[in-house]
Amino acid sequence: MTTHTRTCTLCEAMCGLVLEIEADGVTTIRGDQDDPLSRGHVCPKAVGLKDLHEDPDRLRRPLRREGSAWREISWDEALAETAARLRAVQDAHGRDAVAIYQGNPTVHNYGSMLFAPPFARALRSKNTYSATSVDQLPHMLAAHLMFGHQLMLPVPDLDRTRFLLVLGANPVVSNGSLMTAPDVRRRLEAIRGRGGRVVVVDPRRTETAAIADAHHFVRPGGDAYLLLGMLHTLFAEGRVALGPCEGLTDGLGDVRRVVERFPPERVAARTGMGAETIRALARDFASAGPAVAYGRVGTSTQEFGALACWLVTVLNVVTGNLDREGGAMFTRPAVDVLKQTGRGHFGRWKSRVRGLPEFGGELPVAAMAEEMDTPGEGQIRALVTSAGNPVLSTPNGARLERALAGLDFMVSVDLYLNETTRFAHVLLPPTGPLEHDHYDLAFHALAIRNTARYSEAIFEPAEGARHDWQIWNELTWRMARGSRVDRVRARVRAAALARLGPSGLLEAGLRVGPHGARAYPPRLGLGVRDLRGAPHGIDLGPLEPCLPGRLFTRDRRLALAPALLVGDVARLEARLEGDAPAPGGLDLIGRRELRSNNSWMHNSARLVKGPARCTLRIHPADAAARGLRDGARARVTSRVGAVVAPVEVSDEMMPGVVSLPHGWGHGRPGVRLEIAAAHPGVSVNDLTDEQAVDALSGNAAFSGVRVEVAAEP
Ligand SMILES: Nc1nc2c(c(=O)[nH]1)N[C@H]1C(S)=C(S)[C@@H](COP(=O)(O)OP(=O)(O)OC[C@H]3O[C@@H](n4cnc5c(=O)[nH]c(N)nc54)[C@H](O)[C@@H]3O)O[C@H]1N2
Ligand SMILES: Nc1nc2c(c(=O)[nH]1)N[C@H]1C(S)=C(S)[C@@H](COP(=O)(O)OP(=O)(O)OC[C@H]3O[C@@H](n4cnc5c(=O)[nH]c(N)nc54)[C@H](O)[C@@H]3O)O[C@H]1N2
Ligand code: SF4
Ligand SMILES: [Mo]
Repeated sequence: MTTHTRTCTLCEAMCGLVLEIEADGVTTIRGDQDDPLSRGHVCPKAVGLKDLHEDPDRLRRPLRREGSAWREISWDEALAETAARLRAVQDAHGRDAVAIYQGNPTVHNYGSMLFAPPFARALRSKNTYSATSVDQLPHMLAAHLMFGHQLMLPVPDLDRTRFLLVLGANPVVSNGSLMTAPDVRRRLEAIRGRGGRVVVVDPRRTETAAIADAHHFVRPGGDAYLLLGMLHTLFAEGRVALGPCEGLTDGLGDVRRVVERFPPERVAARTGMGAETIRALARDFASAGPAVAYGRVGTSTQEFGALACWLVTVLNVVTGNLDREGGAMFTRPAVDVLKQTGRGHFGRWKSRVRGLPEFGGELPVAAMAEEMDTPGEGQIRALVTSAGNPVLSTPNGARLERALAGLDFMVSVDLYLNETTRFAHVLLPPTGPLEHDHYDLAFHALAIRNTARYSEAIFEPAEGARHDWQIWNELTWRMARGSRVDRVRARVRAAALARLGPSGLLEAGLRVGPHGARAYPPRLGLGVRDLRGAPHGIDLGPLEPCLPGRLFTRDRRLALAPALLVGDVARLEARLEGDAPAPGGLDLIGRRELRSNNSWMHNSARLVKGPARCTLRIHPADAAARGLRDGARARVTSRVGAVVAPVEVSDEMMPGVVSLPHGWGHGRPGVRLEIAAAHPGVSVNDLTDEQAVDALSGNAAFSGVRVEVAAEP
């Protein structure tokens, strides 16, 4: 038996794990007590890594689809065919005819993070998509406009705050997002333990709300209104004090002029919260000592996502809580991804059919299906997907599904034959997580404490198997165009990169990072060797104030009132009147579950066992009005489709709001996920509307889809 350490890559919490291995199998997985960040915490999903490693359904050899059958082919054949067919589509129909979608697990795989971008750049297609635009795009847009860098995302200083205001997040279940904080539950309890408060604003009384001091129902999509009402109170009552941001912030007057138009009385009905409740919340927040407002998926995936994300940060700034201990702070990761990546750009081009804006070179994925099924110059005819399942993850998945069936060519880099990858012509399965090394480039940059942890591979990959990064690297050179010399050059470059591998690039990133090499006084600094020598991780200390030095804006000032965002307030104001729910209609929101992970990990028997998770939760009054009881079947209908799901009657729901989790719907034909198919559920994204986006950012607006619910005989 051997013992190994490893960071869990299933969610953003980066828990340290200790695995015991015998012969060829994992025997136990437990929390690593010596990890400076996770301190022994794990959730039930961690053991899923064992199931994933051993899963007979996990693909191990490249496959080619021949009719409805799949045939194993060699790597060389698979990669050559992929490159040739992608090139042929681009030659015949132009660069934009090949699209790429990169899904969420990409960010948990540093090989993909380092090697997929050169491939995507080599495609030079405007049709570049990712999970960003069904997730955190509005947070990134706000950061880009306010701080000058799309990844300069403020993180709640959870361990020192005295007041945490949570909007549209359920970290007790999701384990934190854009806030890497293993064992969130204990950290929230600690806030209360030191006399602080936790307040949750959510249309559902969540697991996080259950351990908070207070919970307020908000109508889906009401956060921007609520925040405007709170800010109005602070300005009206003279409670604005910028603290650390005093003297480095522009636009305070513009913010004042905007919020003056939104007294709490004006926004109360739209938020579902009383005017006095809004005032009291603003006062409590401003007088709490170090306080932090934290908004997550519920605030970004809505009609006014960018405004809501912006206003969360404005609230932190004007109460003196940005860049303050116990407030919203910035990380200083050992690999400074901010200096290694672009600051971002917005709206340089628009999508062909609907004119949605690009952000950081990507178009909103809500536009992907229409770019495939709308004929004309620039139509998508081939698709590359990686680590994703957009049929289940993006709005109106059924339309996407129909569009995928009509593509000339599709290739998927994925571990499974899932609801999306079953449409591929070629499937390229990479090694599993325990078969390659790992370093969290993204999540160390979003953690509530600066740490660094590197994981070695635990298992040797099977003979001939490819890592994600090797697949990208090989495809990149095989796609190279131009003269013979150009192509040879591309191949030489790929060979050099292959020798470095992800850990070589990591080494370079560490050397130029804040703990890296220095000339004066001379120091070699932190390198991969040090990380290898510290398998439980290295503590680099708490978050520290860093403004204005850290700002990426040209003038090194914080832009509190970017014109683009201020300009969007008119749209929000216009919607204030005439946004009453249709009679009989309900607002649909999502839900995450501890044992589920977006559209996957449903093929682990122990993670799916127990009561069905894909249920429609509905308030008792709304259920009674429709003759629905617990366990009954309900038909849920939206503009784009209908599903039938079992009902769970629960007063944790806000009246008028129903909830259904995403990532289910494994009953589709042709999927090779035996256990998941036995617990299929339905896909909420057969109801969500690809036309419902935050019109400013193009991000999907999942929150508040108008639906009808009726008993299904
Ligand atoms: N209605 C609604 N829809 C949502 C959401 C919501 O709240 N409501 N949430 C959205 C959010 S926040 C996100 S991030 C998206 C996520 O949606 P997607 O981007 O589709 O990501 P996943 O569902 O996590 O993708 C899972 C796939 O990645 C593969 N995979 C896992 N690890 C690896 C790896 O290392 N390499 C490769 N090549 N493949 C791998 C798995 O085999 C699986 O097939 O869903 C979004 N969709
Ligand atoms: N167990 C588990 N953990 C996960 C994931 C998973 O699928 N399962 N997914 C991972 C991913 S990709 C991400 S992005 C993170 C997301 O992390 P979180 O943002 O914490 O995820 P959710 O649990 O979806 O929380 C969103 C909350 O917003 C609420 N909400 C919906 N609409 C509104 C609204 O209009 N206003 C307000 N104020 N609230 C609203 C919902 O009721 C829900 O409680 O979780 C990550 N962690
Ligand atoms: S909380 Fe996230 S990182 Fe920690 S064990 Fe669970 S899935 Fe893994
Ligand atoms: Mo996400």
